[in-house]
Amino acid sequence: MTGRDATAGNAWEADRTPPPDEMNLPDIMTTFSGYNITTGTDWAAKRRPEILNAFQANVYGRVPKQDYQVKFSVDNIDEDALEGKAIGKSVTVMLSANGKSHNFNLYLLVPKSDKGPYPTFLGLNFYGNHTVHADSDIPISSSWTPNNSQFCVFDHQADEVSRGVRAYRWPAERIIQRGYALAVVYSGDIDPDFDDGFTNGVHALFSGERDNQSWGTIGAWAWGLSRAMDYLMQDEDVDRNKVAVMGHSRLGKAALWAGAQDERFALVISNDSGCGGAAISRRKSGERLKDINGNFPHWFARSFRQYNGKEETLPVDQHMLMSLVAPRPLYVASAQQDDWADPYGEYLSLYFAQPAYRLLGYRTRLGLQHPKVNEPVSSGQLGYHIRSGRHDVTRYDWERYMDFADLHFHAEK
Ligand code: GTR
Repeated sequence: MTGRDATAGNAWEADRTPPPDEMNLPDIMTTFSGYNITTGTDWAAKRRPEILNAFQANVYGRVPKQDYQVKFSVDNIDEDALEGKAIGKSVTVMLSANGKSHNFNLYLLVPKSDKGPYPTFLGLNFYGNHTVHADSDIPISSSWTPNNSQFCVFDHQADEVSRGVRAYRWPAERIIQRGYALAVVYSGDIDPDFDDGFTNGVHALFSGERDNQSWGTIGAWAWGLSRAMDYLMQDEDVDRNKVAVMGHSRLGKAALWAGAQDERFALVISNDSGCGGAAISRRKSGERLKDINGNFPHWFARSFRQYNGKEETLPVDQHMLMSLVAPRPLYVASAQQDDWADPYGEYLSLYFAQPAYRLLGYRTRLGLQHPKVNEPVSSGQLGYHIRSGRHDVTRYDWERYMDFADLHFHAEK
């Protein structure tokens, strides 16, 4: 039986994308100069650094190599957050470089019990920390916010009306109940999501000419996640060895890139991250490089555009981004109605990252077949589900992330 027959009815039959064995994916275990990687030492010394470098050069861009400082100020502690179930901390992360400064707010909710320090989920949001929960202690950002008539955000400034409007995406009470802390940061506080010529957000801290490999907004968000992690590392309520970075869609791309670069993140979660995130570019299914680079010219390095319509010439593909997370636990989630994010392509990047996990001593046994809808799979360090419904973050997604984190963090339920 051929590969196709064996998997009849699978995604590549329906959408006529190349079958996995014909995608010509770059081999994770062969260096760009043709050397075969067979040991964990060679992986760490040779292959991982060159894959990281190739993603900087060709996809997300490089963070300027300039000195910067990070300081923190805990501005407010709410001892009775979430109706007394949690402690809420409002923290300003203060960044400075080249005589300039930029701040962002991190809001941290920790269970109110004596069982800390707690494993923690860290995630960026789209409209401000105050949208994550109706709690009135969460500050409203004065940063540029996307207009949204449903949330009554006009003139790019959020106000009280949008407090709690995205609470369904962040089940804070349940996260606390399951023994986790939750840290949120507004993505626009790190870098506003529009093509501003890289003069605002954290880009503005750094001086010098930009080139084809300069960082874009996803690179800035990922860098900001690491600065948020700098804070979490020294908060005594946070278990610094159990911080999971999580993100949805464009912020899922940023979570993956942050988790790939910064090995302090102990677990990485991609929710519907799609093109430039978990999905394999060579599948050419759903959103293509020409779409994403055309619609969001500020997200990636300029060099990424040379692969528009020429996905097969990319020196990397997204399974290699996943391999950078190895051997840490990695969870990818898709949604059934989210063809734009190419659910099967998101799964395949996990599948094709397995050699890295295996080389580093972890057994994983994910098969080529796309798991069934609403039937999560987890094998060794890797987890995946495709749930019914649309491009979104739901309670179902969060329950699976916490199940997976329970497995790896042994948290109390
Ligand atoms: C879309 C974009 C996707 C995804 C999504 C989102 O418009 O094409 O890559 O990032 O936005 O962030 O919701």
